[in-house]
Amino acid sequence: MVQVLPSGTVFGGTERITLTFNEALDATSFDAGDVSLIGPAGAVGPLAVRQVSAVSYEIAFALLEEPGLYQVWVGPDLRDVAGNLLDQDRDGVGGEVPADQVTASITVETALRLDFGKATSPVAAGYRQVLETDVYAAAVGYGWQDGSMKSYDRTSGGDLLRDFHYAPQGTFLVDVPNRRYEVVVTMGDAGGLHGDVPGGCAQPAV
Ligand SMILES: [Ca+2]
Ligand SMILES: [Ca+2]
Ligand SMILES: [Ca+2]
Repeated sequence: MVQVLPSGTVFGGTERITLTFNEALDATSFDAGDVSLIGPAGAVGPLAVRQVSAVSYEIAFALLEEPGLYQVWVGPDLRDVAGNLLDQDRDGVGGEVPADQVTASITVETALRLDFGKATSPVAAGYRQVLETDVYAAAVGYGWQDGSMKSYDRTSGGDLLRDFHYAPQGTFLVDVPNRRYEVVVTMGDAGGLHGDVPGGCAQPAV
């Protein structure tokens, strides 16, 4: 089996797809000719395949930033160090098309809308729910740096702003390609007004 990253939805786009195999490959059997990628505007050619470790390879593309669905196919003409062809469906016969190809889908979105809330509070339409326990993971692409946040639901004030996370200090991480972004952060607590909520502590580092 092969792990493909990123997968699912990515924000802002990506320049690389990483494949991690369950065994070492013959590196000479894997190059850009083994990769097909179809994006919303048609086929996209890979620039290069780079070996990262014995089992891990990175496929580089020009930045995939056009929003929409990208589908990638890899193989099946890849071999392990013993010379066996890739057998993704594990039927004992390697190199079958399409059964032994590695496939993955990536959806690129240009806007990431997050509703920080509690597991029991409603998620605003068009937003993704973030829980206080959502610690950053590469497979997700965003999350709190650690699990020290708390959450609260004021139960009124609209699905987006009734619920929020709080802590003396917190860092929220988002993977994005290098470029300019507009970051809009809504801070404060309508149900517990303070004289000085330090809104200036939001420091997007992009
Ligand atoms: Ca097979
Ligand atoms: Ca919220
Ligand atoms: Ca909410």
